Amino acid sequence: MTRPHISTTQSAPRLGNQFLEDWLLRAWLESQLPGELLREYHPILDELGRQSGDELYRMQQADRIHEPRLTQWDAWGERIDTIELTEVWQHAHKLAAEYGLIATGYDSGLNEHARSLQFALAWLFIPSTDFYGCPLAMTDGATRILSDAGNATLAERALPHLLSRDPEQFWTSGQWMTETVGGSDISRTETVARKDEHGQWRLTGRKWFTSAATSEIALTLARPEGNPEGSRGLALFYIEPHDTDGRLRNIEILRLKEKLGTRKLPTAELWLRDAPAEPVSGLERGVAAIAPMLNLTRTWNAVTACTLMRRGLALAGDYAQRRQAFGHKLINLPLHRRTLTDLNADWAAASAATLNMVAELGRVEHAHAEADPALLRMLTPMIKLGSARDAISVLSEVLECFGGAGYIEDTGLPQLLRDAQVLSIWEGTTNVLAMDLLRAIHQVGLEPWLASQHRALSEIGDDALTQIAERTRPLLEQVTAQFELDEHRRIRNARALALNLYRLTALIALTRLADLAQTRCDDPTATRLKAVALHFATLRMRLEPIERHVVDEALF
Ligand code: MFK
Repeated sequence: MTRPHISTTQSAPRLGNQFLEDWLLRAWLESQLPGELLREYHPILDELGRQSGDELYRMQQADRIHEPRLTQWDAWGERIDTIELTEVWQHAHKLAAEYGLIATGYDSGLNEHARSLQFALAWLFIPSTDFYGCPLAMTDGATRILSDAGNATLAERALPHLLSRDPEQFWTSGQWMTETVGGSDISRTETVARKDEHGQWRLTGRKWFTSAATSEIALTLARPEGNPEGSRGLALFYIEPHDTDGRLRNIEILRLKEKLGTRKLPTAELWLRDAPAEPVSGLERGVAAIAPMLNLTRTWNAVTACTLMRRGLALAGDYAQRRQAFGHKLINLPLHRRTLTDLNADWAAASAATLNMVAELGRVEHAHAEADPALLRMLTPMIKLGSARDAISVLSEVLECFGGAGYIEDTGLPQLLRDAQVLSIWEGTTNVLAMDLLRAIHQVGLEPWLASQHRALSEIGDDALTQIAERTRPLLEQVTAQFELDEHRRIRNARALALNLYRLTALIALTRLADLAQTRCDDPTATRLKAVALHFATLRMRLEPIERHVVDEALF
């Protein structure tokens, strides 16, 4: 039988060096870091960027169909509950340690730049390592908490491992919070803590979603017996799930979750049956105690959103240079080109805002003279929720840029959208974070945010970019006025209010970065950033409307 003649096959999209090609990340680093520090880290970022676009990406594609596997029983009937990880995950653990994905953030010699460098590394690492960024995010949170909690025993025990650059010594941490009663409303946690006859605390309860269940330690919430209901009655506990032989200590893994995306991530349902644990910092106010971890995982979430968008756009951009349609390469079709420009503008604005938040985190942690903890408290939920929504919409469009190929599993593309969908759910849904932002504004007012935005606008010097600044100032007033609502209406409109703050923050961050690039970056980068800032201003300089009339009664 003869096969029909096929004239051409389509070449797959390829990735180049993910650091050298990322004009926005490079421009931002040039705008932030002293030249000497950037020169020191340039070869490291260059090498990780090369791996990210080359062997790591290839390994990720080759490993595409593999998922973690839970074995609950051995051949002779013993309960063993072991999870076998994918090849990419095993390699990612080694790379994360060697590149100091956690250690860099706590390197005191880097001062306020520690977070900028840590997240620049994470920027390159995350999209090629199948969500290994998730355990790293939680590890970062645990490191922060154990560094600050004043519990010397736990700090001495865990921090050398969490901060290790030796893969054999490096530990990651889980964050076991979600229970069947609530992923958002943690105050209803049912896990109980009681002391045994030897004075050892033991936890009993079911943890319904535990990400990265293979981590060497976990932080979790439980209610010490006799404590009151609500989040004040919860305490934060430290757990080492395994004994020295690798056996789980009074914990059963009931199953791995069947998820829409992040399928390389071994998310498990656990039974804790008198599992030994140590209180981290007292026996109450557990939600407040774990909040530093939430804020850090939300930061990682925003970085992940930007890096997934960047990955999708890098692939779509390369594909547009290869794919012919209607007699032209896609990149030369005006409408396709415009679509890619729109998507790049959304990515660039989200990224500028996210990276500024990272820099602010570094300043706050190092008590820099210009640091503002109140500003950071607002930026974290705002940028987490906005960047997650951007990632979902941008990656949906990215798939469309590939036509049918974007819908076919073995291109590796659909995974981008499935993975992105988690970003607006875990670590607080859009609505939960909008409420958290209101809570932060209630505590500190809008003033820290307004002051920082006005300051950034006043520093813009380039003529064309100054015009964006002029047009943005009235919007700052309008969005402030939008908050003059009674409490009920403020809550009903919390999502629109949060998205408005986010859009303006992103617009101003991108415009300011473009302005800095005019003097600090090479010509193509400066030109590109200015064009993208002007485009984003055209595209997104408007506010979400606030509800005028309540129509619910007609609906529900
Ligand atoms: C690649 C990306 C990596 C992502 C890794 C993800 C892996 C992990 C997957 C998961 O575990 S997903 C589950 C994540 N769960 C959440 O994110 C919980 C979402 N729900 C909330 O965030 C709620 O707002 C919250 C549970 C915090 C509400 O709790 P409460 O106790 O009902 O609220 P309340 O009374 O306002 O807060 C209690 C205390 O915590 C207060 O302090 P005080 O006791 O001093 O008054 C709050 O100020 C404080 N607090 C709450 N949120 C805070 C915070 N403090 C600082 N920052 C915050 N964000």
